[in-house]
Amino acid sequence: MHTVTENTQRFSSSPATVESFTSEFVRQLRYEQGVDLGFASSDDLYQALARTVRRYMIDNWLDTLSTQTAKGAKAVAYLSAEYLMGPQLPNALLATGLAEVARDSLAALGLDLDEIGATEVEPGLGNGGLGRLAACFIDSLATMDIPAVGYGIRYEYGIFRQTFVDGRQAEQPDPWLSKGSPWEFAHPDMAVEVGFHGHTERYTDAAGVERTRWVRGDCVLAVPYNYMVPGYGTKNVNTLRLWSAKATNAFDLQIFNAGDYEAAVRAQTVAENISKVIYPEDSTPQGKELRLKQQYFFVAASLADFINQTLPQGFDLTKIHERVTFQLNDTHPVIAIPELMRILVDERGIDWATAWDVTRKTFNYTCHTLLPEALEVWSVELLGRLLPRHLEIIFQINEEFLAEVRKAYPGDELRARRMSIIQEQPERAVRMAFLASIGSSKINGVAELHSQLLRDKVLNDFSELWPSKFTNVTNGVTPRRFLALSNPGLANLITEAIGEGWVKDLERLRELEPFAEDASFRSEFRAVKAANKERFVELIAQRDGIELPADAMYDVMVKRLHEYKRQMLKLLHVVTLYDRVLRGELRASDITPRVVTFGAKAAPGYKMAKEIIALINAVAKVVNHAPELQGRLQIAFPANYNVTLAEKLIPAADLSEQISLAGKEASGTGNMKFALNGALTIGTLDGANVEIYDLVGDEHFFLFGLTEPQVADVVDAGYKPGAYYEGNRSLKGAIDLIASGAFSNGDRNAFEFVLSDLLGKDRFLVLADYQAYVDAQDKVEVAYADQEAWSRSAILNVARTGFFSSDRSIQDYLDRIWHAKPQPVR
Ligand code: T68
Repeated sequence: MHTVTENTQRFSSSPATVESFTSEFVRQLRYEQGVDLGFASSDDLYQALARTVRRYMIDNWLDTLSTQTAKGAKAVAYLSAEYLMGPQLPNALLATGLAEVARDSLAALGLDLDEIGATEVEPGLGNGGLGRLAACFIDSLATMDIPAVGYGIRYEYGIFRQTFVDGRQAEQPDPWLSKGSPWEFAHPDMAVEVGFHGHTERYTDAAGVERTRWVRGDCVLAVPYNYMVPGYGTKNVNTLRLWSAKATNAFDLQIFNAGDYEAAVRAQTVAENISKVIYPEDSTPQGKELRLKQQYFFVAASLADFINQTLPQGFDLTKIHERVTFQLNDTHPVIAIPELMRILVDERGIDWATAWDVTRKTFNYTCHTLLPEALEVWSVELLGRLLPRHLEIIFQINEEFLAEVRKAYPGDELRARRMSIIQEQPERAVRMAFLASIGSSKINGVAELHSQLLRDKVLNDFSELWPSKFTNVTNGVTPRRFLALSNPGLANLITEAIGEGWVKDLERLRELEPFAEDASFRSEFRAVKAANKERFVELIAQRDGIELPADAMYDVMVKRLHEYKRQMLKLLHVVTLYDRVLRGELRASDITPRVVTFGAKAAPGYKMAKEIIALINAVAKVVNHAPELQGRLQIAFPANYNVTLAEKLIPAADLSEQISLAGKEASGTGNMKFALNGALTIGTLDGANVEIYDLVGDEHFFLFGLTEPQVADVVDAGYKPGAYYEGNRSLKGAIDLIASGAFSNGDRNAFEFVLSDLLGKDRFLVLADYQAYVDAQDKVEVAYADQEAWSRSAILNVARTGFFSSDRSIQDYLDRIWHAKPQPVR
């Protein structure tokens, strides 16, 4: 099996020879790992290899830090509760240009780079799109020489590992650190104290000024772990700093000596739970105290770190906005706003008005959702108990803000109530998105449509008050990981055609357009796709024991499981095909051989999502064994979809399923990865699909479904899903087949929970879009039959989606929001 590293040497020159690399590797193995080559386990080999590669980045990393410190230029501090990094070794090999040297050096020792690489456990420190976006952004920031630091949490357990038990999702912990991480540098000496609970006091200071102080109830230590973030084709190596919680006093020796061992370590457990596990939520907030603790924990540590360690001693904090911009990745870090106010006012004695002016200039906020239920709120009771001083500050911010609203809209008390940071119903709670909007300079959505809907709907009152605060930055993906690394075949083909400039300037892919007309290029392009399918088929046989044909159409839907994303719509299409074959309306031999691939984790507490997973697996079991459908239609649902799997699956895809209900998906980023790797999209006008559609053109995209305004009209008119069911024979056939027990050994109630919701409520209009979707799939069948035309479209998808590089997103952030400048390392 080949991997990405095979062709990467062409992108940059190597800092080592095979000899020097080998001697460093052997040294690492013997003197750092403490084993002899002949006795090394696969993990020993991986650790030694990672440390060897890492060694070639460290000098640049330290030089970057000196350069940035010396220049004192404005930095970007990205505050994100999640970073879904994916495997580190291949990326480090790409960045250092060491891939070929490493491969040859290991081969000379009788070892295989890919085999060793396969033992890496990816750090799953994110749930989905939001966390993966953060990882793409720090890659681009480093590549573009921007002084930047990513701040987050070093969760001991990443996103759960998904398995299927009788077709139902089961969750296992992900102890990704159990063998240690060779990529991290711990700095317990640089730990920061973070307080919680307690109360506030007023006092008069030496100068006779009335002030407030927060007397903390308890404290934990935030220990920083640094990770290198190497830029591509530059010396610049930035830092990702993740915080780990540690008790201030490991345990109480007196209690221990008295024999109550559990009580002696209890405080330690409570403290260290803070960074124990990532919340497996990808959209709806859980009212969990621990989660709010996590948020404040990493944000307080990050602000303290930046102010005390990065800024020069004695820096005048009223100028902090000249040296840093804090980007809030969704509302999870928004408690940073009152925290900076507390530091400025309580700790530094800066007057409130000045502090507030500075704070608003320092923060910017990115919103990633449109679902009202996903907008985070914290009860006043909880926030006041955990962070009493912050609640007071929020109240004061709100009071002044509401005065501003009343001045701008005299007599409009309803508006003031709508805009208040504090909601009154169903309980008094702090609306974090409002606090973010008020305390930031700029608010951005993540795709054109999303930003427009934020302005017109979700945050409409705020956009009326401050129109110029709102802007858009369409998401992007890093071309290093999602093309150069994951699709070496295509990367080589592109480089042969247009040179290697595209890796740092993805718009250069435009130069591929004429090659779409070249039959021999199209044939090479198809050969790459075929090889990628072979590679995926091999992987999935090994990983999941699933046997797949390599010569079918790969129809892929991978993303978190959510009703709004509408995996049900995809499933109804499959069931419809099966039902038509059973009824003799469709000859199986007329179906283009297809593998429908799903990958999706459901939040453990999200019942509907888990039922849909069980239904997909149930349908798969029957369809995959139906004699009528052999060699025609197969469902593959490998468990535990993650970045590692995505990197193998996306390059193999022919058809990308982006079928969310219009107006619900903020952007999507999987949609970009597929198009960039030469899959055609079947999709709605939702999120960034709109921009993909505009760029690739109608001929090369299978568009279907209601538009966002049409959705609003259907809902306003009183949507009745039952009417669609009654009025559509094939839809009724598919639903009846599920209800008949055909996929549940005759049990007619097995999927009642899903079906009754679909027929009664169907919040995301699956039934309303069903016929349009099936018709679009019919067009896919016809189009795929003409492989020359299909490849032409696929190549044009690649050529026209360079816009979706995260480098472009970062440039947009720089131009519209951050105004920071590159600081290249000499
Ligand atoms: C996603 N959001 C959007 N949230 O759904 C997607 N939420 O459209 C967009 O492309 C992506 O963000 C990047 O902008 C998420 O992934 C979460 O994962 C999440 C996590 C915790 C709490 C709430």
